[in-house]
Amino acid sequence: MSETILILGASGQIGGELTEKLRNIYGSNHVIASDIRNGNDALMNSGPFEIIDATDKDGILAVVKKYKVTQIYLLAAMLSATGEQFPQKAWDLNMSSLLAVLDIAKEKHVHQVYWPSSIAAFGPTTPKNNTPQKTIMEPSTVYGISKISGEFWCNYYHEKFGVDVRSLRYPGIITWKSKPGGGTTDYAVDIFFKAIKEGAYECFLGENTRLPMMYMEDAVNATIKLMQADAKDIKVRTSYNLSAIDFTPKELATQIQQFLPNFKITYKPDFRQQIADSWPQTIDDSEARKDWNWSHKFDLSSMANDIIKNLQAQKINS
Ligand code: AKB
Repeated sequence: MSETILILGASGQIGGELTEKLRNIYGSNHVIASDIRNGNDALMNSGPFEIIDATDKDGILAVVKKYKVTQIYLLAAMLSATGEQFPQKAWDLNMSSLLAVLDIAKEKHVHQVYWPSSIAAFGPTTPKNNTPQKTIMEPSTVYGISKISGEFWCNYYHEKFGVDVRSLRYPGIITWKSKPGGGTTDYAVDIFFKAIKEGAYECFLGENTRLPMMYMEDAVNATIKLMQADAKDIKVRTSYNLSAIDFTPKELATQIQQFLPNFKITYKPDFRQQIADSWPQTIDDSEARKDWNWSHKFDLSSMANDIIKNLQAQKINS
């Protein structure tokens, strides 16, 4: 079936790269990027773009009708660290946008929805290692509360109204194409920019803080693979655990030193340490691997190599 896709939150970290990949697959005119603000030139110039407030159901619906949209990917969200600074705003944005999109699907304006959950849906009482798909989930951040609530809204709309909504619990996502935006795992992106530019980085998490992570290319591929899977293979309608790699800031710094031997790291943990400490260290994603054949491509070394190579080329060309 040919699809026309609307991306809400396309100017964000994941939204931008997801839009690029979807435009390659479905054709530029079939992927409508949108955000509350303009995106970078690559996003704005590679296909249709609309300004949309993701909490405004009527605004979303008008664009859905204008382009005859068949699928919505909802990427607009306030992440964990910013969410702790603006709890009410985080809740309002994260929940109203999801409910607006689920309602649009319930009313049959679109036939499929993607919405990301996160490892933030877990909490301090969750088993930390090889965290199972089904386990104790008592999140301690507003972002995490919005994610666990959202997961159950997705499941509810699927069970009650037959909405084909699909979701992944993203780990920290790492890319060199854009700067991080308000998350606790952002250090793992920031560190590469600083390593290339300044040769040194002060990390806001302690050296031994292990977290689940993933390279952007794997995250984008997982998202599209999940959306393209046969509906009968989707057994989890809350959100699938998803995993690739895990490391501590110290291990990441050691990896970067393989390519940049003079790189120096120092540690000054701030309020984000407590958030990181409440999350799992490693994730069991065997259900995603079994149900729709997910597998990741990048390990820590191939990811670091790819990022450093690209950032160095960008520096030479700028
Ligand atoms: C964050 O750190 O808030 C996000 C996430 C793990 O969902 N990157």
